[in-house]
Amino acid sequence: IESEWRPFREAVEGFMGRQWLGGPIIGGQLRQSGEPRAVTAPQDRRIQAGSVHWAGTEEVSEALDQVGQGFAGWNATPVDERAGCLERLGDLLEENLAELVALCHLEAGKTIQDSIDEVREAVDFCRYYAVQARKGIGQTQLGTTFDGRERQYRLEGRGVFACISPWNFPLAIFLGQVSAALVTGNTVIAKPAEQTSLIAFRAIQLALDAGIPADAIALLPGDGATVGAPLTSDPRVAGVAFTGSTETAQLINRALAKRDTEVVPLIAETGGQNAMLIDSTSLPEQVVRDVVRSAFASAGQRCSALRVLYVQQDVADRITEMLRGAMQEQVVGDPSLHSTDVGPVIDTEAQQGLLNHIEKMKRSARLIAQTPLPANAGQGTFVAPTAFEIDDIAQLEREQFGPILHVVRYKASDLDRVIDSINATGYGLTLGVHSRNEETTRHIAHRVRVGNIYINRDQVGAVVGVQPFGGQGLSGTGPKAGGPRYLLRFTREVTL
Ligand code: TXE
Repeated sequence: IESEWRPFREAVEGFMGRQWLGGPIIGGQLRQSGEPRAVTAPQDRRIQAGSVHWAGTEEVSEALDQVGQGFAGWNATPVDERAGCLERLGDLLEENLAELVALCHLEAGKTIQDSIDEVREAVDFCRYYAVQARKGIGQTQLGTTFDGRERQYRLEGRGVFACISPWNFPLAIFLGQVSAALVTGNTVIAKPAEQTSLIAFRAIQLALDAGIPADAIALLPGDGATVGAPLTSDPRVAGVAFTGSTETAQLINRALAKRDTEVVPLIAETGGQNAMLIDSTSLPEQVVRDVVRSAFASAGQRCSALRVLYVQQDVADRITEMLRGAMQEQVVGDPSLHSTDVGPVIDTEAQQGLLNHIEKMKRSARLIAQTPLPANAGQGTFVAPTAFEIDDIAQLEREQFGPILHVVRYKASDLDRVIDSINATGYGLTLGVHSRNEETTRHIAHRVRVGNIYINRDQVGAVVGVQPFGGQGLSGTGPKAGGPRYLLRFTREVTL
């Protein structure tokens, strides 16, 4: 793995000092009317990666008009051609892999390996949705009516889709939404997260190079209040794809519900309160390795990440002792080094929120372990991976989106009560199970209400096309991203 990774480290070094420029893209052109905002690296705030102009209210409206006018033409473009654009975009992402890795690393603070995986996942989304669209979105011959007339059925775009995305997968989730909306015939306003607009800007430039027409896509960097909220309440928007926090999804839901001219679909993928259950038949070494990866990989900033670990009483002392040892061995620090396990969190606001939670837990819960921070951590937004023992998942008010793990001991006879309390959080994203008892794993898998279950392995991510990802309840609406039904929700069904 190191030999695969090394050329990228060198490429990233080659990009150091480069200043990227980004901003709104409307009609294929970069707009620079808003004040440029500096983009600094989470791992070291002294490193500036470039600057981004944010969109203003007028640009939101102009972009909506542009892609609104572009809809009829793009929707009428044969699905094969639209899918071809996605495939070319996948190729262009690969051709620009080193630059995108550097951007992801510098703008989002991801390790080099996470950045490589990020770009590859974006490529997978483009190619997978191209294949799915060719299979399912074109025209289908239904049959012949009793009086001999042929009837056809087709799926087409709904209109302008607003794609609103988070910073934690700034390329993969961003392009996953955008490519799904485009390939189904919609035109798109892409609204990236405030923290990661540069990489989004490069991605849209590449989408235009790949042949997506300039009036089919617009990019609007900016905050939720100036760009996100106006989009969701504008009657020119026919659908919203959102990934981010549950709170924002609820705001969007309310905004859409107020629109009285149309019922507008919301495709939301949101937060979780992800648990893992470990029983006494599990293999401790494997368990601890998987727990550490599930809770702390990517600094705990994956939506699938483990937050609450339930350990059966009989093995709890042993597991927590081993966990303490493994956490001491983790390396926190510079995400450009191969030896680093945990990099920074996204920004000072996220850092402060997580540090506040740690302080609060120190007063009310037992500290199990905290991984030491490096001496120069003060230059970046680092949070020491921390594990606490608590009594119950109900003690946690909300998801803590960072490297903090909560451990709960349970008795085997309480298993159903434990599952019920996990379900009672209302979230339903991921669950991990470690047990060598098949009956137990089957029982848990049937009783728990989550979208993705990980049995005897780490609770990390998903594979496009193989392991569709998404939750239920407070964790999202479905259909699952990277799955065979995802594209359907972006379409209107027409029988002719
Ligand atoms: O979310 P925010 P973040 C979740 C993860 C975590 C969150 C982290 O669990 O909770 O995402 O992302 C825009 N109207 N998942 O902090 O703050 C905002 O500008 C319209 C789940 O970025 O909700 C940004 O572009 N838009 C997951 C976007 O919403 C608004 C995978 C998200 O911001 C807005 C990844 C408004 N009123 C992360 N306010 C999964 N389940 O698959 C803000 N925004």
